[in-house]
Amino acid sequence: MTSPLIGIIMGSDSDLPTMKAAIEICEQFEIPHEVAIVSAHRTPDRMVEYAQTAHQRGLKVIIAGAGGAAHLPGMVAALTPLPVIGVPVQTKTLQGVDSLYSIVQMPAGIPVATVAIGNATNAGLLAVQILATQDAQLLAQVQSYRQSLKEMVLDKQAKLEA
Ligand code: RP5
Repeated sequence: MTSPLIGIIMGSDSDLPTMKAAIEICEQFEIPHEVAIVSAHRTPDRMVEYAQTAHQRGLKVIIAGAGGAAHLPGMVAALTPLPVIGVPVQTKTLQGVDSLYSIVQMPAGIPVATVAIGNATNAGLLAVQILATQDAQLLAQVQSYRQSLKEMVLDKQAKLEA
């Protein structure tokens, strides 16, 4: 089996419905990936182990989703040299603004590429595009995906005009 290139982690199984979109992008582009629940607060040792060994295990990018006091993406970014993409998960009480602020406000030196609240699709695409910088075939797949978006819009326009 090919070893995973993208690690998709989340603070709780309650984040899975949001994070599924990133998994689907990996599947669509046929990128070997792994999915794990790693909580910064409930399993801090597991988070340290996961982040510190990620690059040695062959991962190239980590996507980390969390909600509320969403410390997972930032802490993982502090523990790995790999690029980390953060997904703020929507919450009931503060609609995910809490998650967004927790993830996006990183101190200079330890970046987390933060996507919009709940937008795990873009996290998956960003991870694929990072891999595509070193993979011409994957880059062509990204271009073809963009073309399909363009066609979708033009198709809607044509239907409006019909
Ligand atoms: C965070 O707390 C998780 O990322 C999740 O979004 C949130 C709530 O977790 P559960 O109480 O649903 O397990 O750590």
